[in-house]
Amino acid sequence: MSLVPFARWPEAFAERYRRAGHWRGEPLSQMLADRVSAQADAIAIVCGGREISYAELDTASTHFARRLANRGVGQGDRALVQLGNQAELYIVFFALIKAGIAPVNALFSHNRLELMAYASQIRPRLLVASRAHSLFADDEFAEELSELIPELDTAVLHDDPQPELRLQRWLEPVTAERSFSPTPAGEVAFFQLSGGSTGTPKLIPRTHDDYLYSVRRSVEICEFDHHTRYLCALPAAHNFPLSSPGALGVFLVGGRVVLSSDPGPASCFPLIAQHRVNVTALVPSALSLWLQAAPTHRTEIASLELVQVGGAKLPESQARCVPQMLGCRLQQVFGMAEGLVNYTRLDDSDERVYLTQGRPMSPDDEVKVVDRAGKPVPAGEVGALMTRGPYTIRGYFQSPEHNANAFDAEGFYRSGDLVRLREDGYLVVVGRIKDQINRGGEKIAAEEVENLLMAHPAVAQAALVSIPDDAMGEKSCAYIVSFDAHLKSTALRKFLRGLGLADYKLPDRFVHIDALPMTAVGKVDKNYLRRRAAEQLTVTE
Ligand code: OOB
Repeated sequence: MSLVPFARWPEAFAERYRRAGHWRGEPLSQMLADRVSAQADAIAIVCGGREISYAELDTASTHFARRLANRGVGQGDRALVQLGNQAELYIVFFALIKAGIAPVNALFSHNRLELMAYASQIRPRLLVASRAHSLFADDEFAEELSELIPELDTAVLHDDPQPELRLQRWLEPVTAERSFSPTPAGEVAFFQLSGGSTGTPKLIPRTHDDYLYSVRRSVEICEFDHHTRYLCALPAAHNFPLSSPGALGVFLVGGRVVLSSDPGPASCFPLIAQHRVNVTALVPSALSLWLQAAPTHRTEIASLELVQVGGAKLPESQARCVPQMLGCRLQQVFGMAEGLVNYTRLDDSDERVYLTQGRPMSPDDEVKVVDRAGKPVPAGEVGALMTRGPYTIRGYFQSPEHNANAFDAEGFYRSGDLVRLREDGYLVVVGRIKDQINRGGEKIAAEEVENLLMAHPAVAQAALVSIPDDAMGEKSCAYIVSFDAHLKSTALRKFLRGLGLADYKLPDRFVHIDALPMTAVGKVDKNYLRRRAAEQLTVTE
């Protein structure tokens, strides 16, 4: 059995986290076993017209794990998974955890490039995807993947017409021919996705111990219990709706997850009414749509008690509207797939809830706010956020060079956010130093898109920056130095799409420029481009 290698916490820290009771040596799938003993018939997931009990979730995931084990796929193997907001996403997640297989859960919005990048890093033996995604509508991409990854010997497709490939079939009862078990709790359980700021998307190894602690602590802070009816409207595999406290938090305490295919009010409000949803998680751009729609739908959303908002900065003016317009409490959540999650607390003053992005969830989260030289800034001043703790990774998967910059010698992770740490321990996010665009909570690494643009024969140079946008918070603008002054944005978008880039990463605007402005040290002056874009451009295309 060879386990997935990852950057471990130094033993003294691991020991401390175990002694504090944070790390308990339990696999992530333990929560299902506990729920089945306590309340097997309670509904765990509502998805379309289907209701799935804890017993069914547990059984279906065991069947899948067993079928995989019978084929010899198990401990130490990796899986590439791409499923939308559907019950199978959780069934497959628990199955893989039970079988000791570490999945990457790609977002449904991801395309060929992202999936290829993940696959070439984890070298999966198993692919679980959906025929409903355009990439898997025919067999071309699956075949391309297995050519690239010879280890890939098992493909399972939701809604496939052929029985042997069909995911639904893999969830049916079967006799166990081989035993299987989760990886040890201190080992990698699965990979989270990094928003990234570099050319290739990085993977985040999360252990059972660290992830389960983050879920358990989140549940305490957010007071989830078996009455919780949680609407999962954001992409279900994202860290926020998965673990902050998210669906896993709901499963831990026996509540109910109601799945929505998208976060728009037209999909969500009827689900809230029908299933008496009392809590949900949104990004600010979705919240803003909810606030617009709410006045004419007050009775439909009357069951809401708490709306969590995070993923991007929530403007104070919007924050203040939540209680009055949605008739419920607001909680700000400032988190990252790498670990650290900050929450405003349910009993916090309005001032904290409206003006801050919360404070770290764990007493063992360590936070430093530093200047350019890495020295702590004077109390209350703006600086770069660095953090380490019981659920913050010590390194990205197989990225030694990147890790050398992303972590300091003491193991603190540089999140790339500019923050102010207030005297009361609450953080205010004021900006960002990482080269990333936060488009309505979806993160775009500038370098990734720039490299692809420069692969176009008529593009000499490219720089991607954010432009402020009322609806999305930020949109993206590509400044292009081109050999062809007539090169159209439609042609460039088509080119990027043809390379297999996810749609949300396609630049919203293209602007031709004679030369990219440079700083004194010879880097592209993105501050200048951002200022210029904000002054001169509105997103019209
Ligand atoms: C969440 O995770 P990621 O990995 O998609 O993105 C992390 C980054 C942060 O470094 C920060 O730049 C930004 O997203 N961010 C926020 C924010 N929450 C996240 N910026 C300002 N205000 C906020 N409230 O986005 C994520 C993970 C777990 C819980 C919540 C969000």
